[in-house]
Amino acid sequence: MKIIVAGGDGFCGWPTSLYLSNQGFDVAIVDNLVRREIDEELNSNSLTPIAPIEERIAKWKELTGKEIQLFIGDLNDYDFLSEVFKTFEPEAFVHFAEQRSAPYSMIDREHAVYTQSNNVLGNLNVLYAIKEFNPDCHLIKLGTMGEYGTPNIDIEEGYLEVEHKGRKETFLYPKSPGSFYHLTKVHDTNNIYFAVRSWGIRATDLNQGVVYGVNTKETKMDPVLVNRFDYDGIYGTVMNRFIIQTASGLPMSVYGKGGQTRGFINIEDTVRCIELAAQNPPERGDFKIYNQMTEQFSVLELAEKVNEVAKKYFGLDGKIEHMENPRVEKEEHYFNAVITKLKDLGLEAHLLTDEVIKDIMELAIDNADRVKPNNVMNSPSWR
Ligand code: NAD
Ligand code: USQ
Repeated sequence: MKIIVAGGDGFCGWPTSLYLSNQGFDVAIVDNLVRREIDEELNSNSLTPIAPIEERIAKWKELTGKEIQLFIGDLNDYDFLSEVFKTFEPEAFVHFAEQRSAPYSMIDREHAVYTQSNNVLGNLNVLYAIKEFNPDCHLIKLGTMGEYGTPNIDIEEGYLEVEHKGRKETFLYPKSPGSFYHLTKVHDTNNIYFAVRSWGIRATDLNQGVVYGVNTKETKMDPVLVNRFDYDGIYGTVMNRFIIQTASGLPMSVYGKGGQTRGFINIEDTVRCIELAAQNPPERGDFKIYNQMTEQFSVLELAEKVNEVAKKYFGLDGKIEHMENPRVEKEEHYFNAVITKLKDLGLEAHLLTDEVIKDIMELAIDNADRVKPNNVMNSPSWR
């Protein structure tokens, strides 16, 4: 299958590109490398030193003989995107290529506007390109569990059947996201649903939880293939941050009470979920929505888990510090998400074991000298 991985230079996209290539897919990466520019803007860095994309792809070819095509450009440039569709003729389009940090989207008006236009308009261009150049192409779009927010009822997979005054209708599940970034995913979902209904394209929306971990079987094959590992207060996600903070002798930054509960997924399962989605395309005019997470934890539970592993394997004394919460979010709430569809397709989860935390912590200890201390607590305030 000819498959595009848009955002293939990023944290999820790079290991997914290698995994799909290894599984025999014909992969092309599309990326404008803006994430590397944002590192410069924020004076930030990946904890792991990442090679330029051309070097990564050349190393992959050298090790495996497998070719990954590269198109450097912006999804918001429709002429560029049209050329990509005409040249590569994708049968599936995996769309990771968005600005994905909630704190980045909350820095100020400019960052909110950039995030919303980059994400929403980029995705709209992808919908038009599919319609214009290959209406059979399967859009596999990364959404987020954060689209749903934290409702006081169970979170279903994408849709909710409502009975009102004796009549029934099935709607997209109601959304209540917690940042201008998370909102872009809701807008994308609405645009995709409309395009599916109007043009009969096929699409799968993957509402992914917070991803933890760094490397996969493929990225471990050579140091040049190493994945990026964000730890700063803007792009670092909570589990990876707690591990790096502990490995560097810093306190774990639990925001507020720490009862915030989220869905989590190991990066090794992210790559497999994309394969499962690609192998199970919807019919034309059908919109599949899956909740792509395998377990749920509160932030405080995660900190306690990291602490145990740090003590048991490394003799480190982790500290948990409840810090003033920069975000506006519930710190104690109900959370129960249905997660059956990807399991039914064959996902066997890599769960958050001590061994998994230990592996990430080893990598964090090896690279601890690359931590820029000013970046650890640099989240903007939502207020
Ligand atoms: P990332 O920032 O590491 O990677 C995104 C990539 O897309 C980058 O390489 C960037 O250069 C590229 N990109 C951004 N805008 C682009 C554009 N307009 N044109 C071309 N390329 C562009 O992010 P990630 O962590 O790999 O996340 C990938 C996707 O998965 C995002 O859509 C994100 O919302 C979603 N997601 C991520 C997580 C997570 O925990 N990392 C969880 C749930 C969902
Ligand atoms: N948190 C802390 N301390 C920290 C960092 C975060 O307590 O040092 C808390 C946050 O307040 C929040 C939770 O941890 O309640 C998750 O925060 P996060 O930064 O790990 O994740 P989030 O901002 O939600 O975003 C990440 C990805 C995003 C993806 C989302 C999936 O950056 O691309 O969409 O996870 S989800 O959370 O399911 O929406």
